[in-house]
Amino acid sequence: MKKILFPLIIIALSILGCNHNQININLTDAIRINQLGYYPESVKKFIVADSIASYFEVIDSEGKSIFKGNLIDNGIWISSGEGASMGDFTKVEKEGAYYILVDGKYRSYPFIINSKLYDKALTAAIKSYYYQRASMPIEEKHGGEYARESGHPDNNCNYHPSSGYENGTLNSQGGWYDAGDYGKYIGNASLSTGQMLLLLEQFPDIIPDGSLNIPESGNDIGDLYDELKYELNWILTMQDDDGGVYHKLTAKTFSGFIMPKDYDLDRWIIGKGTAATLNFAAVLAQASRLYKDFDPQWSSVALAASQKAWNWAIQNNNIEFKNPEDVSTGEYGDDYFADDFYWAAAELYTSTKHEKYLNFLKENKEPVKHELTNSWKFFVRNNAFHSLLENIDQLDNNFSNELRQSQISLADEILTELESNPYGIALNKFEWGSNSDILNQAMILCNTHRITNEEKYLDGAEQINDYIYGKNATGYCFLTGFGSKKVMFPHHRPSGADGIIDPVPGFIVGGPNNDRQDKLQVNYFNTMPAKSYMDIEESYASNEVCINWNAPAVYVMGYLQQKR
Ligand code: G3I
Ligand code: 9MR
Repeated sequence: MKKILFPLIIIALSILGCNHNQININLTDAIRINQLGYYPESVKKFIVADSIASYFEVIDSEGKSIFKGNLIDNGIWISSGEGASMGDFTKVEKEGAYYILVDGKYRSYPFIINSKLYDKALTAAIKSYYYQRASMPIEEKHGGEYARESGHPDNNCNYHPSSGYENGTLNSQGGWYDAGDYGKYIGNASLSTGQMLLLLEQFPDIIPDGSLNIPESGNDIGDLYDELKYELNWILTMQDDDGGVYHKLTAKTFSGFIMPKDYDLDRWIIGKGTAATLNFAAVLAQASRLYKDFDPQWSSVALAASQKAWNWAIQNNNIEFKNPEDVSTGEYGDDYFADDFYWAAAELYTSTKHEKYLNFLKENKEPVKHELTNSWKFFVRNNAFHSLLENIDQLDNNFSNELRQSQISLADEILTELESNPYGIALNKFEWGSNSDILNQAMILCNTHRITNEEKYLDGAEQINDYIYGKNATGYCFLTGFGSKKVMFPHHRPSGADGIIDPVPGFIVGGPNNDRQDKLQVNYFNTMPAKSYMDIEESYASNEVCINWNAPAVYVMGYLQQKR
């Protein structure tokens, strides 16, 4: 393929206040760099797309060129259709503000090298869950300009016949909205909460009390525990008396782009099935051990609910959820339950040490693998592996060795893929929520680093993470409110309806999606897989936000913050 010199829009002309002011220096988004920056010890790589440039410099805040390197031709990336040249300035370790200058003429977005690199982004990514809270207002003292009135009281939700009841209502207040829509879905809620609980299991003090400025700040309990509890308490409301768990709480259709207070659709308790029940069992067992020390009563309620759910699922082990005919909100359909059983058994065993769960795990082995896409469906098995690895002392030698070895092989596969990819990621398939696939791979590498302490896994996780914040084929930083090439129009109802120019901060958007299920409404400028992304509100297939896309971002940033 013919290489073109910087075909992308040249964004601005000259740079003020630098030594290069005699020369015309152009800012270009063809330099794909982590726009947040790098830790001093990180591998620091970036990509220049479609360029015949040969060298680069790192320019400091005084305009001085402090490092010079060659660009390496990584060939054409089949997923983006562009040439990719790579620059590496890992050797630059001094904290400061910088930009990259390519061939003396083209500059990148600014970035920093700093030991507190992700502190703000991590806080914002967690705070996004607070902004997603249903059934309560966001007060100005916590939400600033994003203050809003309460919506979705959800204290009087109708039972849909698919729930097993013909009439009556359920009080199912609270919890987070799933995404850009106002639905609440048990499977996705459990997966996301579970991923963040893992971070707390590994680093209990990571988000101290007061650090998020949420209503519970000041109660002497770390703020992430409080934020997750808001969701866990909603999850608890979704259990039927017999132990089974309803699949979701939504209206029958999606609402328009309105604020929560303006919502006027009836809310329904919909479906009851094996996957929801097992995901409920898993996350509540996990939470029961993590809240035990400071909330023993709640912890035993959670554990009892979890065991009751497990028992129901053993009796009802193949009840698939499908949207009833009159319901068109998110399906989160799941007809494969082995991974859900495994995650529930893993958490129940870890929390109770009851032999029966251990036997279940031994008799129902799950492959240690990472199925791409639909993380809400398949990634739950990795939640199980990560929790078991974290509590490996509870396993016998055979079990623990096998688990460790499989985890390491999986991580090595990811690293091998990463090494052959021009952008240094391990993904070559871009579907709905591809950004979470990327982040989930980084999460696997972090957990492998945790058990091996081998630097290569941490380096790999970081390079994959760089993709999310700008080292990708679109040049966007995919976290709202952050970076230089910002996402401005996520498919997120409050962001679209609140009249504020900037979207609510701290959300990871879905990212490039080669299936483009919204193509009737959205005119994609570029349809290469890794470029099938549009920052417009209509693009629900590439630009929605979702709790299970933020959760691995929270985990990975948290892990890196603790290890760098
Ligand atoms: O995996 C297949 C692939 O093999 C096939 O080639 C392709 C063809 O279209 O489809 C792929 O499956 C898609 C799957 O996502 C994985 O990419 C499905 O078509 C697509 O419908 C499915 O989209 C799901 C979407 O809901 C629609 O149901 C997303 O995974 C899921 O993350 C998303 O979740 C929504 C909730 O329903 C509602 N709340 C917001 C949330 C985020 O958008
Ligand atoms: O807005 C909806 C979004 O929140 C959902 O995640 C998505 C999942 O299918 O669907 C969106 O709604 C779209 C619907 O599915 C198809 N018609 C256009 C709707 C968005 O404008």
